[in-house]
Amino acid sequence: GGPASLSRFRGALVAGVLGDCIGGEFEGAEEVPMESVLQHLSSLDDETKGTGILEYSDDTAMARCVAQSLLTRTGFDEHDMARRFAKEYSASPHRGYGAGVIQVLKKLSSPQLNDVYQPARDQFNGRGSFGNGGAMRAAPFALAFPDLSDVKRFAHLGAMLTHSCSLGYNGAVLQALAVHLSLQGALDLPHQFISRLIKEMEEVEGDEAARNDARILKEAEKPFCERLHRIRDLMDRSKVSIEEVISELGNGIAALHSVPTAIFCVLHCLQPRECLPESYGGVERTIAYSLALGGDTDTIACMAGAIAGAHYGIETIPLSWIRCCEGVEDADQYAERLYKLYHQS
Ligand code: 8NA
Ligand code: MG
Ligand code: MG
Repeated sequence: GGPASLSRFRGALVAGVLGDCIGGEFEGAEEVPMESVLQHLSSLDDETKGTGILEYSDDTAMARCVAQSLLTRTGFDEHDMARRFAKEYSASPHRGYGAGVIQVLKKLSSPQLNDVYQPARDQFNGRGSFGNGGAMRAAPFALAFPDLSDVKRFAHLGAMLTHSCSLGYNGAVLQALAVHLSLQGALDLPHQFISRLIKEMEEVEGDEAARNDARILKEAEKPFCERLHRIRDLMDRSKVSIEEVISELGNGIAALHSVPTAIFCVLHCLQPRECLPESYGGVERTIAYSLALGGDTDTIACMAGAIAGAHYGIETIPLSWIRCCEGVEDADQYAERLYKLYHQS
């Protein structure tokens, strides 16, 4: 489809859920041979194997809250979104939430709470979380607002409900920007895509709070920009090993060690790769490659899936994958409704 087509909206939210559900198999594994990934993926095609339904985790649980809140309130309402996070957590606490964020979600359910951003600020001795929990649920922001400055602003605020460290919330801003640009067809020109992201993040990370957090955590002056430059270097290389990707970009639960990684997975899989079956389309390649990095596989595949799905569209996603993942029908419906919201504003 053309820029901002319905197919791209559906692709983004559906492939995000697939990445989470399918990636759960390898979450936390240090090394994942591509052979194991391909075996896992082909078991999804084989209906006689009866893999059963693969459940979604915190990534999708929270993204659903974001989508529902943006749709119900026809825009960003921090109180409504916070309430939904808290309610979802208390209804299904066993979705694999990060160890720290659980405290925030419990506090957010208190009716006496006035400032919904306060529990997140209290995390980690007042430094706030730099986990990827804000970024993993950022895609719906890109689908709700056609204006880039709104995407940045609301992805930031939405992440701040649980992640008050700039290395956490700026990961969410970067992820939302990547989905937003992909939705416009920007991945047709990969080098311009990465340059656009660098230009936007230069501004985002120029902010005083971001500079301060980076200094305290002994990171580069503009940590996400630095990683985006590393991605550009890796893109220009003819051969890149999995080990190099992990050592240059990471595969962990910090937003800094996973959002740039997810973006790289998408870029690397824009063309067919020797290590992947020729029959695979782009979304399949991207998710398979993300899993082979190991580490926080569900979240990296979820984020990469959303960016890739916005590029390739829903038609490229195999039905056999869709059928075995929990929550795909809902994601598809949210995508359709967000598409209407985006185009009416
Ligand atoms: P979070 O806010 O609890 O952060 C995740 C973890 O990062 C924390 O538990 C800490 O260990 C560490 N952390 C974050 N900020 C700081 C800080 N300022 N100082 C010291 N340590 C810090 O949770 P989240 O919502 O960001 O969760 C992110 C990931 O955790 C997601 O991938 C999610 O799926 C989940 N998860 C991951 C694994 C895994 O093995 N990769 C396992 C279970 C859950
Ligand atoms: Mg998860
Ligand atoms: Mg995870």
